[in-house]
Amino acid sequence: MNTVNIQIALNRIEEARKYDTSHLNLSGLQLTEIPTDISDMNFLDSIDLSFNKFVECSDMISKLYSLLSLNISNNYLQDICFDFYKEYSINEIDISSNLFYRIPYNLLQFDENKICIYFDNNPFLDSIPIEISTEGNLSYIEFYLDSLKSQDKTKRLFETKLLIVGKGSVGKTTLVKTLNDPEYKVKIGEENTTEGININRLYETVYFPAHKPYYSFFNDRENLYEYDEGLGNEQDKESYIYMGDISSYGEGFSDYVDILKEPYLEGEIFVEKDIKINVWDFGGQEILYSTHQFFLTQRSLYIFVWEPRADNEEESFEYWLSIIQRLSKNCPVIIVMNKADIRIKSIDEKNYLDIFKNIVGFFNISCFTKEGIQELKRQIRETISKLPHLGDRLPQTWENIREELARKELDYITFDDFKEICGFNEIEKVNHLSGYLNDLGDIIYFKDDIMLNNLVIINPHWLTKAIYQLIHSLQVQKNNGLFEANNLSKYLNDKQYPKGKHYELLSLMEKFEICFKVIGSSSLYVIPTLLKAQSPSIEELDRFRISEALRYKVRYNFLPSGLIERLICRLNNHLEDSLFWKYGAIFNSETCRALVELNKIKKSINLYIIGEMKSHLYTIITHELNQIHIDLKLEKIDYKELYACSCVDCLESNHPYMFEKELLAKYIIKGRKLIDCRNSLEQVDIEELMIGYKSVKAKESLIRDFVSASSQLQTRLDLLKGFNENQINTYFQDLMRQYLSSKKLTLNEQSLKGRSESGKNQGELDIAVETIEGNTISFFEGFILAGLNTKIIETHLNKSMLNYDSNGLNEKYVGIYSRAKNFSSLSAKYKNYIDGIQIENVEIESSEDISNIYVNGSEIRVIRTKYRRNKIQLNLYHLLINIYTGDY
Ligand SMILES: Nc1nc2c(ncn2[C@@H]2O[C@H](COP(=O)(O)OP(=O)(O)OP(=O)(O)O)[C@@H](O)[C@H]2O)c(=O)[nH]1
Ligand SMILES: [Mg+2]
Repeated sequence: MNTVNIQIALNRIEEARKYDTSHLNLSGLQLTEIPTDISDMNFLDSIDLSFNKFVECSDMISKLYSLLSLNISNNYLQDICFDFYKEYSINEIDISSNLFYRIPYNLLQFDENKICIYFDNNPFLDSIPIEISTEGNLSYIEFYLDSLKSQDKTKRLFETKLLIVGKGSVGKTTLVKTLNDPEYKVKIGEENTTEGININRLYETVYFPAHKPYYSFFNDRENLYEYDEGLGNEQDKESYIYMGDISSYGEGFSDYVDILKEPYLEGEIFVEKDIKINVWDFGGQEILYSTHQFFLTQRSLYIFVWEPRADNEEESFEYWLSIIQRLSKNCPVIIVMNKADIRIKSIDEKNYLDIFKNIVGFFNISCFTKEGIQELKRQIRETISKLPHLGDRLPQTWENIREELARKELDYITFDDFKEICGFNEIEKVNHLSGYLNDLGDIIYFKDDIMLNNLVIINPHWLTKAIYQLIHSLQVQKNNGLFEANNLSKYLNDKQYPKGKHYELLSLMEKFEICFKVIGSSSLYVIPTLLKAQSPSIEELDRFRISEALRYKVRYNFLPSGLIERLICRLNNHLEDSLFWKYGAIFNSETCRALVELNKIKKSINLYIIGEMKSHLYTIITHELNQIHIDLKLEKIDYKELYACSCVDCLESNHPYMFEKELLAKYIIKGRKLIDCRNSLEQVDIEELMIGYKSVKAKESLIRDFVSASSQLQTRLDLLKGFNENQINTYFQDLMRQYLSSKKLTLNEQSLKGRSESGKNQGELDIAVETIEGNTISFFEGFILAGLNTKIIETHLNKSMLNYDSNGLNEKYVGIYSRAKNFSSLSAKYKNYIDGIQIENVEIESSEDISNIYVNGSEIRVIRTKYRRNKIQLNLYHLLINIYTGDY
């Protein structure tokens, strides 16, 4: 040990004792042990022992019960000692970059919610799939390791996903067939276009270096090969010589550290593996581009196919390479020019390589003549041999579950079936596993969505084909994307897509932001991709291009598909009437209106807002747009945000100068208050300019959430048919909960029993909306109405306005589940009735039908009653929801 460093350490310890300091820094001193006893230094809050050469964690540390933080990262530790039976105050331990080859079990004694354990870069993580280790959750890792241990066998995952993308008709499907069968005879013109995504399986023999994670001396003593450069190319079978039975090799290795490194195997020795390649062949139709975000996964290999006859090569390259780079987080991509038998075109490879560092090669091939196929195959094998996730260890049970799922040859199963296949009783474990299989692409499952948590899709093609068939239906296209849920069987094959599965399919499509339900319609859906390209009326748009409008622009470096379509889906509860088209939409709030337009040529989105309190709607729209950017993995460099100049000239102009947000931010950081307008050359006050764009967290009304949940309720009329009031209320509550969770609000059933006897039936549900701190901010109660039963109405209004009012809640809701034959007549009568209603101690000001602001169809009505109680103005919203199905 370095004596100078030991002295430094001793000095620091002495100093800490002298001054009772709370922190002791012994980092980076190359210590192999702590040079003096520190076990009595209980005044220390934190100790930094990182970057030393400790092989063992000193006992002294485990005696420092009041220590809060310990950094012992970057040493050679294999274990850490904390006494199981003692109480520790510690809340942060960093053991990253050590040699823990096992999970440090005595750290699991600490409550994970109260302690932060950093454990990156330790050998026990080497073989843990990245999906699990990045969760940063030791108990998930423990579950995984436990599952590994409880089996006598584990399985290494030598499997990967190969995604083949590119425009329509470039030969993707033909390429898959050719890769599968080198003799495949291409019959030009006979391949059908791919409906959605086809998944095929391909096997290739690949050689991996014989070390972790591909090979472990202890577990896999088999199939080792020596590479001989003189015999041929890398990854060609002929170049590898079998080493014979090596199970008798190297028994003498006992030191773990050496074995972890396995230096004797480095570089020359390889292990041969048959790789299962799941080939995802995408239909190249542009109409499907907006689904890419869900299927262009990470941890995969990509082949981008193009053909020289296809026009506009640059645009196609830019789109595909950009979208792959973003969504896959830089997975390797091979660029393949197909149909070299017809035409060859040279491209500036270097230019693309400079921009897209994930390109691993360019190939000119012909599936027809088979030219270039062998070279392409070799490249595929080579790329696979370098993919980071191959060789992950999987518990045999998990692998069995995967096989069992595959054996089923079903499109989907219920959650209960899935649970049974898993064989765990603990729901948490089933959820861990479903998450992992979802990441692997084995299943599609949304555990947190009540509409979907009973559907585990095991054949993704089942879903994509349904999307494809719907989007490609001529009828739906003729209707500009409008279709009735009831008519789904017209577009989908009955056998594969039975009626009972329709609402789940629609929910999935809504989740994928491919379609949305028109709020307040019984079953009308819209697919924005199929909307008319033409905007509704120029005059309408001109109303927004005025000087008072708040203007905002996003300019993209490359334009991902489906931006506006997805924005329309996300904000469908803010759409104004039917004012939306393929490239734009008008959204509203109670006080203002916004026009959002896509300019494809200029690769930009423009936003104009007119009316009062513009920043509220501005915040809502930009928030959703931002979420889409996040989903598409766009980074700050991919787009620019721009704000309109506020100088006199620009204020009066329809074309104000637009400042980049980044530039304004730079000015602000430098303390500069003014900036020159590039149009008028006038100086503009930056702060003033930015006022309109300040995000506001306006005290948000819950009305839109209630309306959306009501609309969702109507998608399950079949289910509601047999429900009584309580059951409908419980279901409504489940739907509502999903809308509220993003706002950090919860729902609670309340029993008002004892406070009021008025009309409260046994078990009747009243729902309170609460903040996480437990403050009630609103109430909802729902009741069935089959005709104008004034007694029921009065009872409920009384309750809502009086009983709940003790807290002076600003907004309350009543849901009227209408089972009346004639909904519009009942709504009119209802409105009439409440116009004249009188309630004791309450001064009713007005009841206004405000459906036009919140609803686009005729099956939901929204009425707002403004009233005063104890002089305070309050609101009661009546939501009339048509749930009539004809047979009661
Ligand atoms: N001349 C020639 N034609 C080819 C070659 N490869 C494929 N084709 C033809 O090109 C057409 C389109 O091939 P597909 O494999 O269906 O193309 P795709 O990319 O899968 O098309 P989508 O599924 O619609 O996206 C078919 O008629 C093929 O026979 C080739 O190497 N040379
Ligand atoms: Mg195809």
